[in-house]
Amino acid sequence: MVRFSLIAFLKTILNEGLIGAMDEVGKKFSEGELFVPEMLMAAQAMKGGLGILKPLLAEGTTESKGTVVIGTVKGDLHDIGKNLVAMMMEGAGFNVVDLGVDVEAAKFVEAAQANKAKVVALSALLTTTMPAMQATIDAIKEAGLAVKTIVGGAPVTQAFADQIKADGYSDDAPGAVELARKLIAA
Ligand code: B1M
Repeated sequence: MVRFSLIAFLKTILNEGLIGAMDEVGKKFSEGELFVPEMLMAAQAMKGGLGILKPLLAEGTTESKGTVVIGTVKGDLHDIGKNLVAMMMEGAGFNVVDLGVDVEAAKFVEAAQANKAKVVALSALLTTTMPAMQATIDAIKEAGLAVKTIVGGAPVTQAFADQIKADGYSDDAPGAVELARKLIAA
């Protein structure tokens, strides 16, 4: 019961406090009211906030549910959503190998092999870097890895995920965790 209300409280902080504020920053950037330095400052503040939430979300999980290799695809430097997915995966009991940002397809393949990953999770925030998701999934399939691929990020849709033959798509971090659970169980 106590754990349930803590999680509900953390969700409110995340969705209404951190993510809500970041959406506002994005809107103001589009309208020419904020610029890249302000987006960077907002990103730093968001990282600080996530750092505080992370240990609370991870509390009480013991047994590993398998390894998830995660990263933001080649050409893309956005990592807040990816970090959020990684944090929630850890909180749900997955072992997470985070490759960071601007990650080449070959690096995902290498890491998935080396860590015997069950899931490779790709994030992209730019329409221009969405094709790098396709390249990564193609490379994973060419390498013949028995790993599930999931994709997400603001411009990514279910239709795009289907088009590039990803195993799954989620529009948010909790959904990505659910997806990973289902794909591993299937
Ligand atoms: Co960037 N940027 N940015 N930026 N930036 C966006 C994405 C943009 C929409 C802003 C805008 O125009 N309104 C726009 C993209 C337009 C487009 O392509 N359609 C944009 C642009 C244009 C750019 C630059 C090109 C700007 C420039 O230099 N002129 C440049 C590109 C650099 C590059 O990557 N090569 C750039 C740079 C930056 C900063 C470095 C300054 C900074 C990033 C800092 C960092 O990440 N460390 C930044 C920021 C902060 C943003 C906004 C404001 C916020 C992004 C964010 O962190 N949101 C963003 C506008 C916006 O999104 N409102 C914007 C909060 C985060 C929690 O949400 O990442 O969407 P998000 O994650 C969500 C879901 O998408 C999902 O889960 C999360 C919620 O639970 N999700 C997944 C994400 N990954 C997932 C993976 C999954 C499943 C779900 O499974 C694997």
